[in-house]
Amino acid sequence: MDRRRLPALSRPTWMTGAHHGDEPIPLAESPIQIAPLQALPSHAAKQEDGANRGSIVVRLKGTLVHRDPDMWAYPSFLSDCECEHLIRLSAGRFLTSLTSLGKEGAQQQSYESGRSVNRTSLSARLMSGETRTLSIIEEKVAKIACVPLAYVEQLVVVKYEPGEFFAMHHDGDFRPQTVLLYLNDVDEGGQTDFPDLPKPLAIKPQKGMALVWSNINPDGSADYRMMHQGLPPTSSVKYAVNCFINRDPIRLLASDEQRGPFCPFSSPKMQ
Ligand SMILES: O=C(O)CCC(=O)C(=O)O
Repeated sequence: MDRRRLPALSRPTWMTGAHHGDEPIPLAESPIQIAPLQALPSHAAKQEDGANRGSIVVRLKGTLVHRDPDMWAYPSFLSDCECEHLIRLSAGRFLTSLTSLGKEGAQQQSYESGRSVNRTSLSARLMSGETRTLSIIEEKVAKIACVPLAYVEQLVVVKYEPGEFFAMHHDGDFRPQTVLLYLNDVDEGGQTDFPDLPKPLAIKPQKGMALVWSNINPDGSADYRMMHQGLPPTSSVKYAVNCFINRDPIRLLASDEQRGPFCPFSSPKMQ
């Protein structure tokens, strides 16, 4: 899938902050074939004839919101029904969000982790393929990240009550990409803030939108321009979903126990 080829779109309303560049923002339309027909809800897609018979093709429109490093947004990535499904699925399963205290072991897939003053949100980790709808969402995540499904870590729903936040951090060089999904609109605050980008950018949560970015440089080292923070919503709850793309096919390698608790990497800049 080549996200770069398609024509320009005016600046989207959910982009705030100091991204005042004047370049046109390209619009990409990405046909993605995601699953056998019977696995998909009818609202999610349309059936195609010919070579695609029996499969579903979903057309997603993406927008390049930052160039070098590239960050893409897909405003209609999830349907309302999928957003509500994920919120329902996570209900009653939230635990205090943890942050990494350091990497453990050669695989760098398990971590010593703990509560931190840098993070006051709650997290609910979903089991891979736990429901049919979740399977479809995981497949769509793999498609927009351009990786096989095996590289998609278990999805984690994060919930912020008003005033809760996740301070500046990096998602880790072992996670070449992050796909962040927003499950609801937020009245005020709650942006995902990228202050270290060449053109600093804060993304306002928008129900159903996916943000996609790379966490690494071409040599595989961490790209610290992608440091970001979840700002506190001021008056309403915010729900989002972390979909981390691991550098290893973790979905095949590890059992749920081996994967350990949800735990993003704390960068050296995070005190
Ligand atoms: O909530 C957000 O906007 C950002 C979440 C995040 O960065 C994370 O959970 O790693």
